[in-house]
Amino acid sequence: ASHPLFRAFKANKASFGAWLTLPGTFPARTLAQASPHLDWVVVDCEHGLIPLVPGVAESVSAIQGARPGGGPSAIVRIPATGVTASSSWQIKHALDAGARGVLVPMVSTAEKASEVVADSLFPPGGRRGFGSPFTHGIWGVTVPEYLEAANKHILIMVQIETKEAVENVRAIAAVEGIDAVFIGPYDLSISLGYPPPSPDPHPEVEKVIQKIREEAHAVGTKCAIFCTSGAQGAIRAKQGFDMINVTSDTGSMTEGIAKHLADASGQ
Ligand code: 3PY
Repeated sequence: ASHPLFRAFKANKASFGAWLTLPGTFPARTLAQASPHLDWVVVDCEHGLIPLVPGVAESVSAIQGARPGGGPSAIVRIPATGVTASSSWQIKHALDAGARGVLVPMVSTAEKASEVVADSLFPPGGRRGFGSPFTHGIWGVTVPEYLEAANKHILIMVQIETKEAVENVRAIAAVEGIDAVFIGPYDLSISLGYPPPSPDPHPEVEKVIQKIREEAHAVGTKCAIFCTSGAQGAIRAKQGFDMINVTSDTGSMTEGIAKHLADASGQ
């Protein structure tokens, strides 16, 4: 039940991911097969066009089955922001689809982070219910094996992207069960009153980004960040970030098409 993301965590190595925003199995598979160096994919049901119901199950299966022996780890970003009454069923649905991890946007207090953990773990650690006839099969294990492996190997990750979350970051990162905090530089910049990154964040936001990483690491929690290029990602890896998103399906499509046409036309 191990998967690329947790293997990277165990080896204490930076892992690299990409963002999926387009619905359907073909974008998911194409992205997941693009490089053996892709450790994880975020299936974005928040700002992406992938519906949680019924679309996420097919995206998750396509990503994790994309390579012989298993593709990248699929992490689902749920649509509900800030932990609402909807977060609970959305986390359940994302994990029942076979996801290896869940990403919850705009979590700004330790109490809310604890709610995320409770929804993501089976008892005794949490309150997740079991019932899907598909999930264990997607992981290729039996039901009892799934119940044990899920509590050990599901990545529980929350986004730090508000002023309030920055104030509470150490307490959020220290919540038992939170494996990683994820920095969303766009929302973080806006919340702090700065323009969004273009492509680098404002220097004042950059200071906050480094502080979030330090606070997470101080309590033994991993720190993830969203980047829009491999070059930016390499810098983040050197700085000590643990999980680095380097591109998205639509971003790579746009950049790739523009580059090839510029090369061909000489303009
Ligand atoms: C942000 O930068 O706000 C994100 O959530 C990344 O998509």
